[in-house]
Amino acid sequence: DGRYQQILEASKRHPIVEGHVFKYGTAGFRMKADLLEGVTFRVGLLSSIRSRKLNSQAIGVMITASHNPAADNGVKIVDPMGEMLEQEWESLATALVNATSHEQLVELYYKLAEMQKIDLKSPAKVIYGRDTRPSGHKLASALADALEATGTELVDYKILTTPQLHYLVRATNTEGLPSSYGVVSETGYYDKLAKAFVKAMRGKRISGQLVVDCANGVGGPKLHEFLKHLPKELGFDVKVVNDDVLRPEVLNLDCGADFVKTKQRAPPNPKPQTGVRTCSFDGDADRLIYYWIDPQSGFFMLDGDRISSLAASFLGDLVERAGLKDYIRIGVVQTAYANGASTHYITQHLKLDVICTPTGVKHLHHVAQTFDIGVYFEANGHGTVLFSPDAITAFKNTEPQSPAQKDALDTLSAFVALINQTVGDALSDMLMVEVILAHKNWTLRDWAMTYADLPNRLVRVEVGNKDLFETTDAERRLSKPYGAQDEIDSEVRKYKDARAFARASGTENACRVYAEAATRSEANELADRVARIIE
Ligand code: 16G
Ligand code: ZN
Repeated sequence: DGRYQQILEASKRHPIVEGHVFKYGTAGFRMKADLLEGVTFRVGLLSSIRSRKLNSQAIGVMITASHNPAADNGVKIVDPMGEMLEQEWESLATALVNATSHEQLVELYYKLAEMQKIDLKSPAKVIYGRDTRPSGHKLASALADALEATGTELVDYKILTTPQLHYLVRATNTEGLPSSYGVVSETGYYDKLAKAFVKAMRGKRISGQLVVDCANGVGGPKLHEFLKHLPKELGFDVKVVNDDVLRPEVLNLDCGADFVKTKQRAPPNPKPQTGVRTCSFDGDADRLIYYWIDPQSGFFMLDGDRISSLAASFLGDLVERAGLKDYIRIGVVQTAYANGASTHYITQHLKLDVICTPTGVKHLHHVAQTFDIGVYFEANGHGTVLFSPDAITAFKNTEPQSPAQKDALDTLSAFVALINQTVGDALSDMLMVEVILAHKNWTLRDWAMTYADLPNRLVRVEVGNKDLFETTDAERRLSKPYGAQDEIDSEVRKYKDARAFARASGTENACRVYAEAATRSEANELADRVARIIE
């Protein structure tokens, strides 16, 4: 029919670069931007099928390469409630993107629709956004071409943070329902967070200035925008730095959450000031890391594990004060990268369940959904808190017996709105941390004193073929190559309080080795020894 020709012609305008094998990985498709035009077009085809498969609900597409260099870009699909694309569809995306000719692509498009029993005449809707990368515009056009060719309604939100797009997808699909996630606009997002922030503060004051490093990415302009929505009386003193989005080459360059986490130091610019509460977003504002320079001990970082234990401890107390301790199950979800000291603190001190999953937000998110309050963070600062419908109802409908109980219930309800429950959100997570610190009247040093991290080291190891490495037990043990795990075990046994694991990266052709031990030099040594085993 006419559509067939239309899709075929559109595809010819966005050819795929030959000689590459593309794979939908943990972060969707991510690579040098000049390889992505055809990929993005094809992602458009798949997202239209996905929308039709799910009763015409809106599907999201985000164009970003997060903390990667400016020359990279990426594209990923967001499911109707704002979650990552269902895993089974990742392979469909991979298949479509790797079609070898335009004709084969269109055939496959129709074949997928048939396999999924989809009526291609039914309505479809896709909404999309992109970060500040210069290549984003061209990729968005390729996407729009695919959507038009397939008769899909589209909304181009232009420049957004990744979590804003996730918010908009969920808000679009719940509009007018009792489960409405918020007003379907960027302003709606800011309003929701600002209101919830004021409500959660409950008149408490935030002491001192907060410096926010935005990695010279999309978080900069969006944070400026958000701050306009806060009442002046709140007195929230925020200084936004590394917010230059006009020079693309400085994106993620020597700044941002990934820099701070991997280099374990403050960005050199602007010159770090002693004792100032500082945090960093990554390039698409879905990761958050706090730190400060201590006058005595120097740089100190509060990463995803710290944010997770802070949130779990605060929410645990609130639930108790709200009289809901026996009804609300709180759990914390981590990956193998979580510092052993944080796991120990959460299980032994906070007495909460901890579950370990493989790396990648979708795994953590999925497990967090099994709790009434599921706190999940990767050590790299990506994470959020999920509340079950039962929990939300309990916060709203429990009849308080005292002002203190009412206060706790209201604060919990404010947290439900404050925390972006679709995906990790640096802005929303930062507001959550600020609220908790204000309530506890804590400085970053007080927060850091809750437990001492075990010294640890992460190394990247070049390997011929990373696919030879297979893991089990949430990536904590190697099942292949045979014998490798036994060798790792025998190294680990030589050290006190030690733990180490190796896994294939999901985003590059390399392996990663993580080791922790009682002292810094032992952690370094153990990491090197394990690296040598898998080299
Ligand atoms: C992706 C993941 C991130 C994970 C990282 C690990 C999402 C949205 N992002 O960036 O959560 O920490 O991959 O990378 O899931 P690696 O497999 O190369 O170590
Ligand atoms: Zn990111």
